[in-house]
Amino acid sequence: MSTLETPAEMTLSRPTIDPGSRRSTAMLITGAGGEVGHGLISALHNRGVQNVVALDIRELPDLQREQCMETLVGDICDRSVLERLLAMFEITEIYHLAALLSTRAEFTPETAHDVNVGGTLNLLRLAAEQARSHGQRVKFIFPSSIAVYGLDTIEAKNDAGAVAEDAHLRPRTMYGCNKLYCEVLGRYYASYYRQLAQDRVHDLLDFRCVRYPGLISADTLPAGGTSDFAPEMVHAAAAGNPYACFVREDTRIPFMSMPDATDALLALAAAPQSNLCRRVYNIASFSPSAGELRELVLQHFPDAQITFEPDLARQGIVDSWPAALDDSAARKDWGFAPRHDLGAAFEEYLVPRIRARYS
Ligand code: AKB
Repeated sequence: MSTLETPAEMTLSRPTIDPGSRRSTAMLITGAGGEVGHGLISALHNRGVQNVVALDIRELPDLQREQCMETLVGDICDRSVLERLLAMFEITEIYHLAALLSTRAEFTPETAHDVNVGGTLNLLRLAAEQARSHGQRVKFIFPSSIAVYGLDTIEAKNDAGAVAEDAHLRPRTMYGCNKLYCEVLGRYYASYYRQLAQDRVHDLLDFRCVRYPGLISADTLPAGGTSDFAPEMVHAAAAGNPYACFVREDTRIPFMSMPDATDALLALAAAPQSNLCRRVYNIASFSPSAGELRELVLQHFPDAQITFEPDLARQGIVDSWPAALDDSAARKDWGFAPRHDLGAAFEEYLVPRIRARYS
C-alpha cells in the first residue's frame, strides 16, 4: 500500500489537507483523548499553539477537535498510520501520551506491552526518521510514572521517604516495567541510535521525560489506573454517589492536579537543554493518605458517603509505590513549581469545577 492511501484503520476527521501540497509543521499528541491529552490540548490552545495534530484510537469530542489543527483516529501500533502521518506533516515535537495504565495492563499484560512498548518504539522511530528528513532535532516529551518504582514492604516504603530518580527501580506491574524500559529506549534513541552505522546522524532526538504521580482532574475521570481512588472519591462525592475506596485509609502516594501536570510537561519542553542535567525527572505536589483525602472531601461535600473496602491486589500495587518523590532536580533544572498544594488543588481547582460539572 502506498503511504498516500488512507488505510482502513485510520480515518481523518477533517480531510482538509491536500497530501500533494507542502507538508505543514506539526506538534503531534498521541493518546490525545486521554486525561492528560485533554488537559494538554486545552493548555496549548490557551497558549495560542495552532499546529497541534491529535492522534487517538477514538474520535475526540468536538471541543478538543476544534482546538487542534487536525485530529486523526488510528492506532500507534499500526505503522501504516504513522507513515500516513509523515506523508502529511513535518513533525517537530511529539507528546507521546498513549498508554494502557497499571490496573488495566494487569488483565492483558502482553497487549499492554504491545501498546506501551511497541507503540513507543514506533513513535521513537518516527521521530528519528522525521529528524533525518527535515534536518532538525525532534523534541520527544514522554510522561513516565511513579509505577517505575517498586518497594517490597510497607516498612521499606516508610523508610524510603521521598524517593529520588535512580533508587528503587524495581517495578511490580507490566505498566511500570513498560514505562521504565521506554525511558531507557528514549535515552538510547537520543544518544546512541544506530551508533555503528556508517551513515549515522547524531542528535536526532531531544528526549525529555517526567515521572508523574497520581493525577487528579476536575474535567475527566481516569480509566484503568491504580491511583484512580483519589479522583474517583472526589467525583463520586460531587455527583452524590457513595464511594467504596479500594485501598486502606493509611495508603499514601503522591498526587498532583491536572493543570500542574500539563504545565510541567510544557515547562520541561520549553527549558533550555543546557539547563537539563538528566533526561528523566520526578515531579509531584502533595502526598495525602486516602484517609486524609476523605476528610478533605467531607469538608467540601459533607454528605459524601466514603467507605474503605480494600482490594488486596490493587492495594499491593499502590503499597509498592513510594509515599513521596524527591523532585528537587526538576525544581532546580527547569523551575518546576506546582501552583496547587493539596488545599489549593481542592479550593481553587477541583471543588469549583467539579461542582459546576455535576450541578
Ligand atoms: C496509574 O495508576 O496507573 C497511573 C500512574 C500512577 O501512572 N495513574
